Amino acid sequence: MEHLLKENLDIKIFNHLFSEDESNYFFRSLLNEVAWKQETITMWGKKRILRRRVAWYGDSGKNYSYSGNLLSPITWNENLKRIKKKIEIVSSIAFNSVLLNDYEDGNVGMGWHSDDEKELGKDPIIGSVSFGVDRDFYLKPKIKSNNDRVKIMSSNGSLILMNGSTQHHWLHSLPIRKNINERRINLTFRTII
Ligand SMILES: O=C(O)CCC(=O)C(=O)O
Repeated sequence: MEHLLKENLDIKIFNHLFSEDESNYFFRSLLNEVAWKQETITMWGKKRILRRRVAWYGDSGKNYSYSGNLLSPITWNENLKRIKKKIEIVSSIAFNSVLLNDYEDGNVGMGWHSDDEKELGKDPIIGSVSFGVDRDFYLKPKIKSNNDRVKIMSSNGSLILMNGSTQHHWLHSLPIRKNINERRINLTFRTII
């Protein structure tokens, strides 16, 4: 485990938390059994369909609203329960929901944002698990005058645990990488209060 500590940033990285066999199994299973939906955003009153596919699973009643969408959770399936159990053991956190993102290839990414919606409480802990192709993941401070950047390799079977006040002070993103042709599935486990 690697522990990154900076001002208002606290991240633990568990590379190969899931073995290669387990990761490949979860990658294929999630691709086939998750109820994926094409992501939409509303900009200037107009709905746009994005290439990224998403799904929201969790305990009943743990609704999540972001970018003008209200997501009601689908009940945990067996594989999601197994993944959740493993990251709960290493993090000692009880998660009650997960947002899944499917990036078909490097043309699909996610812009700068933080997971700081009010449903997540003051200092939310986010457990980010990835299966599939390795992608580079970045963080930068919310304060524009601070040019600090953190680069983390989000690799097959890894867990990136974002702790403390990280979401309060830092933004994160998954840049587009046109030379990557393979798929990646990411799961951000959250605790909705
Ligand atoms: O795919 C990733 O690593 C980023 C996911 C993310 O930022 C999110 O779900 O909020």
